[in-house]
Amino acid sequence: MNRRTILGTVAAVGFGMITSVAGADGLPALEKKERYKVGFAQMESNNPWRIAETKSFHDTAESCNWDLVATDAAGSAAKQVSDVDSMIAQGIDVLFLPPREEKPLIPAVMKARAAGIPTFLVDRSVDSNVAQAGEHYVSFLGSDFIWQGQQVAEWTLENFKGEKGIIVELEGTTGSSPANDRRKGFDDVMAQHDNMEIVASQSGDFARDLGRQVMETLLQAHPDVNIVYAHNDEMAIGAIQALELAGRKPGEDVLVVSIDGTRDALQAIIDGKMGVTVESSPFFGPLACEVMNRYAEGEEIEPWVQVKDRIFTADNAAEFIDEAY
Ligand code: GZL
Repeated sequence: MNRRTILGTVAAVGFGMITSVAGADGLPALEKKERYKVGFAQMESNNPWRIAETKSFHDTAESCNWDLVATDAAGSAAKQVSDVDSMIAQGIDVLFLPPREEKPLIPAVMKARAAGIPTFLVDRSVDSNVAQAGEHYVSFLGSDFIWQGQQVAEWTLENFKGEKGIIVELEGTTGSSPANDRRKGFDDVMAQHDNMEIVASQSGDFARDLGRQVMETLLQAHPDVNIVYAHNDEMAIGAIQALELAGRKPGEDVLVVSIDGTRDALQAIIDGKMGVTVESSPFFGPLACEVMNRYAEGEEIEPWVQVKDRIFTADNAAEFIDEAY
C-alpha cells in the first residue's frame, strides 16, 4: 500500500465510512466471494453489435456466479451515468461499463471509485487525460481502434484500382473512443498518400439508417466518390443501400470498407459489395469473467487487456460467416 492509500484508509476508518479496503494504487479491491453482484451498464441496443455484447454478458452470468444487474441507456450518456448511480445504490460488487462517449461518462467512473466499487471499462474507453487505468478504474478491456483504422487503410491502398481515391468517411458516435481512434488510424495512413483524398467525414452514429441517410446526402455533394470508409458495418450496409439507390455499383465502381465483422457484412463481402471488414469482437462476457476473477484473487491487472481481432475479406468471409452475429 502506498502512503496515499494508507492515509485514505485511515481517514475512512476514522469517519466510519469504510466501504472497501483500497488496493495498492488507491483502486477499490474486490473481495473474493461465492457470488458477485455485477453491474453491466449498456449504452444502447441500436445495432447487432450492441445486442451481441449484451447477450455475451447474460450468457456468462451463471457460469461466472454473477447476479447480473444490466441496464440499457437507450443512447443517452446522461442516462448511462444515472444507471450507474442506481447500481451503486444497489450495492454492486463490481462494474463493467462500456462508456458511450469519452468525457460524459467520467463522473460514473469517479462515483464508482468513490463508492469503493472496482470498475472495468469494456469495448470503449474514457478520456485518458482525466481518468486512467490503474488509478481511477482497474483496466480497459477492448480492441485497438487505431490499429483497426490502419488495417482498413492499408487494405484499401493495396486493393483500390483507381488513380485517385475520392473518400467519404462515415464516423461512429461523436465523442466515442472507437470513432476518434478509427478516424485517426485511417486518416493518418491516408495522409501519407497524395492520390488519396478524404472529401467528407460525418457521423452516422454507428447506426444503419442514419448511415444510409448521411451517405445519400454526401453523394449529392460528392457524386465522384469511389471509396467509402465506415467506422462500423451497420453504417457500411446503409451506405451500400444509398449507393445502389443512386445507381452506383458497390464493389465495382465504389469500394466500401468497414469494421466489426457482422453477419450482414460478411454476406456483403461474399456478394462482392464490400471489400473488407476488420473484426471488432463484441463477445466480452467470458473475458470480463476471467479478468474479474484474476482481480478477486489479488492479481494486478494490466491497464489494457487488449482484444486481438481478425481481418475478413473475400478470401475468408465464407469460412467465418456461420459464427458471425
Ligand atoms: C467497438 C464498439 C462499437 C462497434 C459498433 O468496441 O464500441 O460500437 O464498432 C458499436 O458497431 O455500436
